[in-house]
Amino acid sequence: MNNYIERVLEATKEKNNEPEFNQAVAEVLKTIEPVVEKNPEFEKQALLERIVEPERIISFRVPWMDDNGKVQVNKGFRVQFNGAIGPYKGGLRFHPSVNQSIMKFLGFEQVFKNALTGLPIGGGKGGSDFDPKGKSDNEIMRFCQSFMNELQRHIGHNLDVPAGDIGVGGREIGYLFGQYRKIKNQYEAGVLTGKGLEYGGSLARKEATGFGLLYFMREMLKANNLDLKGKTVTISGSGNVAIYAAQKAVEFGAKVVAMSDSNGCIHDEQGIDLDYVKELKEVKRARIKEYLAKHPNAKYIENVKGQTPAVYTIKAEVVLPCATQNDINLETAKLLVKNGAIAIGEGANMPTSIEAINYFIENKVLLAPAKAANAGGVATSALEMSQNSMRLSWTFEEVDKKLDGIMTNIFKMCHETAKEYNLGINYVAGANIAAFKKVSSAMIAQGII
Ligand code: NDP
Ligand code: 2IT
Repeated sequence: MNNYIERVLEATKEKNNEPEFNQAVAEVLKTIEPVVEKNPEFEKQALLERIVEPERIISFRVPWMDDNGKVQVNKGFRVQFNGAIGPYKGGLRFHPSVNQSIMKFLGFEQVFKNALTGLPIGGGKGGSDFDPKGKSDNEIMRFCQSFMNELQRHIGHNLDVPAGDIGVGGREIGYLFGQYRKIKNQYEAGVLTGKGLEYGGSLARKEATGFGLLYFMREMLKANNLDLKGKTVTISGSGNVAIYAAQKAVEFGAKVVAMSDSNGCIHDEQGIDLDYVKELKEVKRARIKEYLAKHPNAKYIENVKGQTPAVYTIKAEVVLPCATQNDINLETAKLLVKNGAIAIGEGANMPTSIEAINYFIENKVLLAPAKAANAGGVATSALEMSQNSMRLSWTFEEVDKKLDGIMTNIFKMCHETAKEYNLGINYVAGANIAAFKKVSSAMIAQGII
């Protein structure tokens, strides 16, 4: 490996005892070797050392009162990773596993993903180790208000624009926006995205990440003389990304036979009843297991700790990890290939370990990399920001068409970059190189800051 890359990787690992962050950095740095080799000025300008160091990390206390009158305290974060291309942009994750490593890995990924969209957005991420599961609506509201009491100092439509991620959907964005508006006493619509349609949200934002993933998948399959018609699909997760990925997969003629949550998966050979999954997850906030109440002939398979998540034991040609990071390790990758997988579409951020990515590529399985394939969500967030600035709103069809165009273009970039560097079907490297080129030129142009 290139000396400079190796040194930066070593130093990053030594300085940061953060496994997820180091994994995300290694995945990018190991693939950009040909670009670094060609640009000796990167080393003189400490470009790599700068690109792996967030511009700013804010961490804060979030106290709130639960329904029993007990005071609870959580950690809050916002990582403003890189603002070279535009205001920091990226979601908020509320999940008990959230820590600085996870925030930094997500922020780092976001920088490159946002660059691929071609829209003027830098990269950031935030969240809390707050667990929304089992909380009442009032508890969610009080938590969001307390979180925003601090976050409001650090965000703004030209500074940093948060949105949703795991555990943060329309309800949470509503409470966060309300508290921001009350504190600032101004209607600054573009400070958050993923808003409700009544108060500045964009049509098709809710669907965008899942739809975008399938637009990318369609293009990737087409470039390899394949398509989705008649293919069997399994999806890890049953949240925002998973649901709309499933919807578009069915529209494209595929059959979705399994979806999951962190407890286990449902397997319905007839094809998943998506309207019912939406009702369970978007309205009732129930566990996926409850699918059996209406579909007793479907199977529910519980996850076993330390073993392959149940959803990946089901045979499928197209597999869409849309839950969380490191969902697919090498062992799972081997099982998926053995069971006939031809394509993997990463709806989640970093769902596949580096060893598993390499195994897929070596075995000629097409892999749509997260940074590129799930960029439809943030791209549509940027379209929401445009509409807010113009004080206009586009129709669903207009936004969806722009989203399709953006995803098609992102695939083209990954494909052409892979071709240019003789990388075959390694779209992971294609995406990383294309994104890195853009971020690095913007940083170089702006001097040593
Ligand atoms: P949601 O909160 O709507 O859904 C998350 C889903 O993933 C749930 O089914 C959840 O199950 C499951 N899940 C979460 N954590 C774990 C875990 N540790 N182990 C197993 N399953 C888990 O989130 P989203 O759909 O918005 O996000 C899903 C993924 O997509 C994340 O990786 C996110 O970063 C990524 N993403 C999201 C975008 C967006 O616009 N929302 C854009 C781009 C990427 P359970 O209910 O049991 O926790
Ligand atoms: O990971 C992601 O790209 C998101 N959670 C969406 C971010 C956004 O600002 O819409």
